[in-house]
Formats: sequence, C-alpha cells, structure tokens
Amino acid sequence: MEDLVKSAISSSASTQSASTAFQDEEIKICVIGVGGGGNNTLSRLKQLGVKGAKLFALNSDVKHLSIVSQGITKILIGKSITRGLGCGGYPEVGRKCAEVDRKAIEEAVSGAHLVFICAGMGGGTGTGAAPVVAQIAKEQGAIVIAMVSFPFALERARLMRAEEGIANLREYSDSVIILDNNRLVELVPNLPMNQAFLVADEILAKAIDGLVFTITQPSLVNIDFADVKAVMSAGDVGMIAVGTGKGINKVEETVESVKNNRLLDVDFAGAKGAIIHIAGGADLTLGDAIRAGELITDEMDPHASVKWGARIVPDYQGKLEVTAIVTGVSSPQITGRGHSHPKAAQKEKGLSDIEML
Ligand SMILES: Nc1nc2c(ncn2[C@@H]2O[C@H](COP(=O)(O)OP(=O)(O)OP(=O)(O)O)[C@@H](O)[C@H]2O)c(=O)[nH]1
Ligand SMILES: [Mg+2]
Repeated sequence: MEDLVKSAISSSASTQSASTAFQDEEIKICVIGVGGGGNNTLSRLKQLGVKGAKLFALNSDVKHLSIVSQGITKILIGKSITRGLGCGGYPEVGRKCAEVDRKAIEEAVSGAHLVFICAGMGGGTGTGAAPVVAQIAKEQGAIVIAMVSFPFALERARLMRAEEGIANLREYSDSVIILDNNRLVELVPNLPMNQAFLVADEILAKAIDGLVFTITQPSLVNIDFADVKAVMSAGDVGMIAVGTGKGINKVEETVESVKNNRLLDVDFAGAKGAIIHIAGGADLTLGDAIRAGELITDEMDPHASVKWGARIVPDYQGKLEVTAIVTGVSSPQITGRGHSHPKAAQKEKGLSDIEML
C-alpha cells in the first residue's frame, strides 16, 4: 500500500508524457471517464502509458475538461443545459446532459467489445451520466465494466446519491467494481482527502491498465477477451484488492497484502469470479505467478471463475505487484439499502451465473 501511495503522489507532480499511439487491436476497448473524478482517473491511466484502448473524457464542465491529459478525446455533454458549468451535484441533470448528447456517446463506443466506465459516485455528472453511458454501450453489444468510487462518509449528502447511481449502473453494466473511499482511510490513516483521491485514481487506473495490457499486448500470461467476458458477465458488484511484496518471500508477502488491502469491506469467500493481474520484474517466474494466483483465490467458492494474467515490467526487479478484481461479492452496506437488482434476485433464488447469461 505504501508503494501505491508514493506512486500516486509522485505522479501528481510529474509531467511524464505517455505514448499517444492507439494500437489498432482486434479487440476494441474504450475507457470513458465521466465527471471530474472519472476524468482524473482517466488522466492517470493516460500517464501510465496505457496501450490498446481509446480514451474518452465526458463532462458537463468545460473547465475541468480543459485539464484532462492530452491524447484523450474530450466530449462536452449537456452544453445546452449547464452552459458548460457542471451539474452542481444533481445526478438528474447529469442524466439529462448525457441524454441530449447521446449521439456523441454512441459514436465513442461504436463497435467496442469492452467498455470501461470510470466515475466518482456522489456528484451530478458522473452519478447521473455514467448509467446512460453504460446503457448505450450495452445496447451496442459491449461488455460493460463500471469502475466507480464510493464517497467518504464525511461527504454525507452524497452517499444516498452514490447508492442510487450504483443501483442504476448495475442495471446496464456487466459488473460494477466499487472502490470505497472509506477503506482508503482505514488502510492508509492520516491521508488528506486530496491525496486519497490520487490513490483511488492510481488503483483504478492500474487495474484498467493491467487488464488492457494483458488482453492486447504479448504478456508472460495473457488474459483474453473471452476470459474477461466469462468473469465479468453478470459479475454484478465487485471490488478491487491490491498488494505488493519484495525479496525472497515476495509471493507470500504480496498475497498477504492483497488479502488485507480490499478496497470494499467484503470477504473473498463467496466471490463468484476474479481476474488477478500480476506484474513483476524480469525475475518473475511462471511458478511464482501461479502460486500467487492460487493463494489469493484459495478462500473463494470452488466454482468461482478465476482468470489470471502476468506481465513483466522492466523496473519491477525483485518485486511483485498484484491487482485483483473480484466479482459477485455482496456488500449490504453499499448496495443493500432498498436498491435491489434483478441479477441479485436471481442469484438469491439459486440460479447460477451461467443460467442467467
Ligand atoms: N477517484 C477520484 N474520485 C474523486 C475525485 N474528485 C472527487 N472524487 C469523488 O467523486 C465524487 C463525485 O465528484 P466529481 O466527480 O467531482 O463530481 P461530478 O461527477 O463531476 O459531478 P458535478 O461536478 O456535480 O457535475 C466525489 O463525491 C468524490 O467522492 C478524484 O479526483 N478522483
Ligand atoms: Mg464536476
């Protein structure tokens, strides 16, 4: 976790420019940031040098769009409604902004196989517009993965809005991966709020970058699109867990930290699926990667669909970094207060994910 915090904070000061080339891959992947938080995550993803995905920043706030990293396609939504001034915390306005500019969103996701949507839940644009983006992407036949943050408890009025936003996203997304900002505070105490946002962006961006990389670029172990589809389809609510380890016991250390660093307060037990992404230096062996994957998932349902990928990162010599996206988890504190969902109801009746597809 300390490594992530350091990396997030130092990245905010760096002006590192990433490769802008979009690799024309067979699998078309789009990442769409919606609203201020979503766009900051997207800028971080761009700085990480993500390859193999098209990036779009959607916002009703023209000022915030102007600070989005270069190489990201910017789409101003709802200019006729907000005059480019943002939605002021009203998700209903955010929804309308996306509806009036539906055509631009349709063009962005046109032909995509896989669409990631990043947004911070609790404000106006991200909360209201992200479900519309998910709906449009779904209508066009994409696998839709929403990666969203849940507000800090001190954001009070935003919590209810965030719950509603998540309920709406679940309608149209294959999986909604939630990063609870409150877990960040527990895992890294004394972190000021602005730095916590950087860490949230770092974790979300790394999860997307790792996944896009192992799908589109030659890796030590590739994850293919069919794997992602298998884990994410009807994955419903999911979480991210991250961990690192160094030296001789790097596998055990990493596994231990992944299990502790869950960004949503749920257990691995009972999870229905997981995608584990392992990054290591040139010294990463296949045996270590397999062992890490096995140890991380040992508490999960034996029928869970688990896929893993591994990639060599040149400056990771002697260390391992793992990002696990775990799907099909149950989080009553976030999704259980009156926002039921058809997929969840089917699960309660005992239908398997396969039957529900
Ligand atoms: N990951 C991340 N989350 C953020 C950031 N800034 C704010 N958030 C979170 O995201 C939630 C929504 O805030 P914004 O994204 O700024 O809101 P918006 O979607 O732009 O909505 P309006 O400004 O009301 O139109 C907040 O309640 C925070 O919890 C950020 O930089 N990164
Ligand atoms: Mg905003």
